[in-house]
Amino acid sequence: MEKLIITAAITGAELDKTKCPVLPITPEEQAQAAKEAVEAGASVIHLHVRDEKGKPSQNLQHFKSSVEAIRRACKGNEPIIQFSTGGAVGEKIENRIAPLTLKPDMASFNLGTINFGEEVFVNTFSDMRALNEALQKSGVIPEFEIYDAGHLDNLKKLIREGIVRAPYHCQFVLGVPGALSGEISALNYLVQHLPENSHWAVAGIGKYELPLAVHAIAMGGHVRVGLEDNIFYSKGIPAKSNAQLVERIARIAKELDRPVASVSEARKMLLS
Ligand code: KMH
Ligand code: ZN
Repeated sequence: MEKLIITAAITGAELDKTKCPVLPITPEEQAQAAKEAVEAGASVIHLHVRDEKGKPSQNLQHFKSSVEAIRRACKGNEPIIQFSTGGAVGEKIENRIAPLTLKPDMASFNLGTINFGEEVFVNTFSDMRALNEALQKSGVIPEFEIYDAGHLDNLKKLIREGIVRAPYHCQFVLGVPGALSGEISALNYLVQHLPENSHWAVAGIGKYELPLAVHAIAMGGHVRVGLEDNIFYSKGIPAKSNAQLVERIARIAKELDRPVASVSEARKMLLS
C-alpha cells in the first residue's frame, strides 16, 4: 500500500463561528490551523477562504493572504495547498474558477450537481468544461470530488471525451444530505467502479468521517478530515481543532501499520 495521505479541510464555506467557535476564518487562524494539522500528519490543506466579515469568498486577494500566511507558518514543510473551486453553494462558476490564476498546487473539481441539504450545489457539464479549461491553462492538478455514484460516470464521460488526464485523484465526499450516504457499502461500490489509473481518498461528512476513514486506511485509500466536514470529535463532543481530527487518523494509521506520508512524499505522489 502507498503511504497514507491525510488532507485537512480546515474551514469550508458552509459554517461559521456560531456553529463552530474554533473554525479558522482569518488568514492567521488558518495559518495556525494548517501548521498544527501538518505537524499532526496532514500533507494537503483543502482551502476555502473568507472575507473580512467572515463570509465565504472566492476573491483572489483573500486566497493570496491565506496562502501567504499558511506558507509562512509552515516554512520548510509547506503542505500541498488545494483551492476549493466549489466555494459556497450558489457561487457563480466564473468566481469559483477565478483564483486558479494564482496557480495553487491543486484544486477541487466537482463532478456533478447534487442536493446539498435544502439547497442545490450546481455543477453542470458546461461548468466542468470551463473549470477544466482553467485548470489546464494554469497547470493546476485537479482532485475530483465525487458525492454520488453517477459522478464516477461523469468522470468516465470526461475521460472518454479526452479532456481530463490520468492519474485521476478522486475524493469520495460521502454523507452530504441529498447525495450518497456514508455507508461502507457505498464506499466499496465507488472503489470498485473507479477508472483505471486512479488514486482515491474519502471524506466522510459528520458521523461518517471516522468509520469511512478507518476503512480507507485499511483498504489502501487516503483520508480527508477537518472541520469543513465534521465539527465533532465524537457524538455530542465538539472537536477542539482540525489538528485533533488529523492526530486521531495518524494514530489509527500507525496502529494499522500504514505509515503516514510526509509533505514531500505526498508532493511526489500527487504532483509529479
Ligand atoms: N461548499 C460546498 C458546497 C469544494 O470545496 O470543491 C462545496 C465544496 C466543494 O466545499
Ligand atoms: Zn470544500
